[in-house]
Amino acid sequence: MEYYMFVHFNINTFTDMEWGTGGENPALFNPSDLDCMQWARLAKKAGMTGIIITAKHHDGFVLWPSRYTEHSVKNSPWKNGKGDVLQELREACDAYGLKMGIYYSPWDRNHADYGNEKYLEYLHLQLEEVLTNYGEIFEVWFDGANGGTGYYGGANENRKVDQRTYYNWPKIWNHVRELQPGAVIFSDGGPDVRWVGNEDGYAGKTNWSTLNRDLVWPGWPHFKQLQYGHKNGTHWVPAEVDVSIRPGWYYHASEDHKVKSLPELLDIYYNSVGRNASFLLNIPIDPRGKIHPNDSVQLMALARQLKLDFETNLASEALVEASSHRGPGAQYEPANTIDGDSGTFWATEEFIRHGSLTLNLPNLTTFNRLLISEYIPLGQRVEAFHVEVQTSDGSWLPIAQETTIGRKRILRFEDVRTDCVRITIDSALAAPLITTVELYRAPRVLTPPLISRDDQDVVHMKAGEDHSIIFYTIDGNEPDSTSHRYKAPFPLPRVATIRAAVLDSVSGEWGPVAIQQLEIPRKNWIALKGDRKMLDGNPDTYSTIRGNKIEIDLGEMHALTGFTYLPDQSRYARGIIREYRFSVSQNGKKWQEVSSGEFANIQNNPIGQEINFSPVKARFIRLEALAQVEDDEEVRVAEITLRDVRKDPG
Ligand code: FUL
Repeated sequence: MEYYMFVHFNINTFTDMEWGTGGENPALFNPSDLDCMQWARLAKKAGMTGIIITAKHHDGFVLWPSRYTEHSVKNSPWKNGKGDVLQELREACDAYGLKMGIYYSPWDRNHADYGNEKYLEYLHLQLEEVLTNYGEIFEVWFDGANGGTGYYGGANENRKVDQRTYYNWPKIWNHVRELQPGAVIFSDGGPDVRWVGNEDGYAGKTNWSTLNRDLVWPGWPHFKQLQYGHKNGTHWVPAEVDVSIRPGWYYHASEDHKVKSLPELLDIYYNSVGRNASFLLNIPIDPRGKIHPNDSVQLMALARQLKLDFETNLASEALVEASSHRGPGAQYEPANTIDGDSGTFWATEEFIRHGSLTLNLPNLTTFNRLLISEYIPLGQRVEAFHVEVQTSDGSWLPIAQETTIGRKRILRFEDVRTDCVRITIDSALAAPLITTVELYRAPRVLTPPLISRDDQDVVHMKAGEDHSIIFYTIDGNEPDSTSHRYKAPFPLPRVATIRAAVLDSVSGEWGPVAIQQLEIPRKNWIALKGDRKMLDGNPDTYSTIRGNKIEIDLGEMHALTGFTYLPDQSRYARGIIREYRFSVSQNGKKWQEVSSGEFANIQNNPIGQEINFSPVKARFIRLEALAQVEDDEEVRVAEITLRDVRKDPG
């Protein structure tokens, strides 16, 4: 399926939440202009092959008129309770030749029986509805997030389940197999498609499609391994990279300007499709029931760029030689790698687990992408390979040293110019079978500059490429060549919005605009608990606090309206706050709580958590961890920013 769409659309769309509590009123669900045809049209245009929809998320509200719950569209004002989102999506998918998939959350914060056997009966009955009434379903997506606080029919309590045993997964899988024999089942460990272990949009460079599946269950603590798979794993469970085009999974107007840039989306494509995984890109649906224009613009920008990146295969006229090939006859010849047929392949001699392919190009050729595929019906075999090009003096210049290949591996490197390329398979689990080798020259894509303000209120900007001139504005206008030119870091001790873009001095092209909101300046803040690393504007450093809270003296009185907490961003992050309390004080002695709650989905998606409240006078702030993702004895804070009623003076 390679590339397909996730849509998060449900009651959270109308409450501006990431995780609903389950106590929401069904009357909240009321899209003004639901348009599944628009989703499908855009998915098709983007080159996607299907759409997976959040039929039921953790809050339990269902998008179809289920017989087994009142918590559904049938009790909403939308179409007077006669609507069925799944039916509309089915029609749209059929109209555009797309496949349809179902996301179904096993965790249900609405259901009174969640945690006991009766809820499991309900789950089976609902799956039966979803998997019999809406035609062919290609994937059933079971979320691993499970158990915790919720409404639970009014009980409003914390319910923990044993994730390994409670659901009786084999029984659920059998049920799905009976109802939809062609569907693949997704969860942390499959059984058919596995989670990639992060929601950031990448698979491991080494990525085996095999997995020791029986070790893994939804909620498995060693989920970081899922990005690599298991070499010699017992089952074929390829990875799927799920990631949102925005920071959150659901639509929030506050994220309209945070849609991922083209360079970010391209990185995700190369780090998923280009690393032997499939790519499931989430597009949130807005309260109208449509994809917001900012998302569709980026979706189309990616589609256009991919077309350019893979426009002309520069290897199709090559003369291909191999160190050896399995004979006799032409069946396993090296030329099979450039014949455009994914059913033919080059094979080394039986039992020989290494070998090289040399592509003699008709002319000196410049390229910066190499695409290579194994013949997957006979498994994934290659575990190490490298690529060299021949220089004009006949010597070999190494350009890549890599590990796995799998269904598709795409390497990106700087432009190289040569008429001879050699790919060497250094080792493989069995005789390597290569079905495709392609070369491309992708055009250069400029990235937006990085903008930060340090704890002395000095602004820094950095361009991603050489020959770039950065222009910026602080008056709300889009940057152009008449704007300020960035030459060196400069102080900006006030609330401001910076917009910056690079101009490539060689090609005259402009890169995309970066927007950075600067909140209350932090130079005069005193970290009472914690240190200045949480104020330094660098998301890669963090303050480590033993105990469960940070405290800051802002040095002067403010009318505060909100804060943003950025958790530890490192790959093996720790000290992440899951439930928080935010309090303020005017004198550092008497404290007043202004906000508390959960940072929904922060474990899987540790983005900045933005909390807003009505203005409150304060000079001191305290952010407390009431619960953490893991039971760490410390809290880590990468960044904390505060907002007050003061507006950007522009
Ligand atoms: C996570 C969920 O908790 C998020 O809300 C979202 O649905 C994402 C795709 O999976 O585990």
